[in-house]
Amino acid sequence: MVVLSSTGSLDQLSLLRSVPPKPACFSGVPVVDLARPDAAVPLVKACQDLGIFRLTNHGIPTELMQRLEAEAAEFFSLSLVEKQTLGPPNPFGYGNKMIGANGDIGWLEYLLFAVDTSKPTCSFSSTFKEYLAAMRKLASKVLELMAEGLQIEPRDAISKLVMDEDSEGIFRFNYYPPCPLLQGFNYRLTGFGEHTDPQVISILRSNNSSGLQISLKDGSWVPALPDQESFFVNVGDSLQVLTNGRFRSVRHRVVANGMETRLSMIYFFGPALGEKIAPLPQLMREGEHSLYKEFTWEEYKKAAYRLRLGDNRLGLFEK
Ligand code: GA4
Repeated sequence: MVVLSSTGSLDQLSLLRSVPPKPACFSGVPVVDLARPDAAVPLVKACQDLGIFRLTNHGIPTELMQRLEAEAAEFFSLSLVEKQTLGPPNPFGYGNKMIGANGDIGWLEYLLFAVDTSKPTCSFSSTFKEYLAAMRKLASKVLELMAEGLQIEPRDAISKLVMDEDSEGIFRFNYYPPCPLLQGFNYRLTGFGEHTDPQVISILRSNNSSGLQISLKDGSWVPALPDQESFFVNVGDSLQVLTNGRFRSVRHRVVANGMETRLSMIYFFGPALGEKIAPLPQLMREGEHSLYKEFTWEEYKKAAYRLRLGDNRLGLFEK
């Protein structure tokens, strides 16, 4: 048993988890090499089988990722009072342990930003703006490739949903500090509890630290091994609906070992508030019916924010 003795330790207790047995054989998150002419094939397969892939040869300079990471690290090294000047994260700002508004907690600090492409974001650093622009280009490329792989026309059938001026982008910096109290004990901490992302896709980059885990179709959890050169791209709930369940919105979580400092940067690409989220007609076979009731992104978001992190949000909209 672990005894946490120093002050402030009680709030960590509910985050403690024992180390599970080694996961069954898993050959790793599939790779999609953007430089390959046939990249659309493994991309579609990964989205169907797992709901996540590792993107290589994406053309984003490592130096840019590191520059933004360094800025984020500098922010998280400030005093609590300084960090709190950014305001609480409801919905955007600086967060500490509390996630969302319904009692979820994790062993992390974070920053949440709305990415509004219609207004100049003067308060963002030039590095941040450069990174956001690079991510948007990359997302557009990935989603066009996806349409190609799904053999649907036009090529921007999916990308236009998240590239529109009104579409909702969210950017998140997650900082998982070490936990000295845990050292020497064979325990882990819930960094960010299991959940699916509500949006269309999310593009994640992290430093060279472990922690990200994904759930397979059989419910087992496997690690997504750290790789600071690549991006992890995952399918969100909205894309599962757009593909009428062909693609899988992957459940994922971060489990911290208390030793490393993990810093991740994630861009969530969502549609515009009024956008209807329904299976793409080009994908539907003769006689195929939508698995979901019709809803807008606004309705989905409202429902999502009423629920706990790990709840099955899509379940509310299944027929
Ligand atoms: C999960 C994906 C993104 O991180 C996020 C999260 C959001 C938040 O942290 O405010 C939510 C969560 C996420 C889904 C359910 C609600 C809303 C916390 C929460 C309990 C920014 C998002 O878009 O949805």
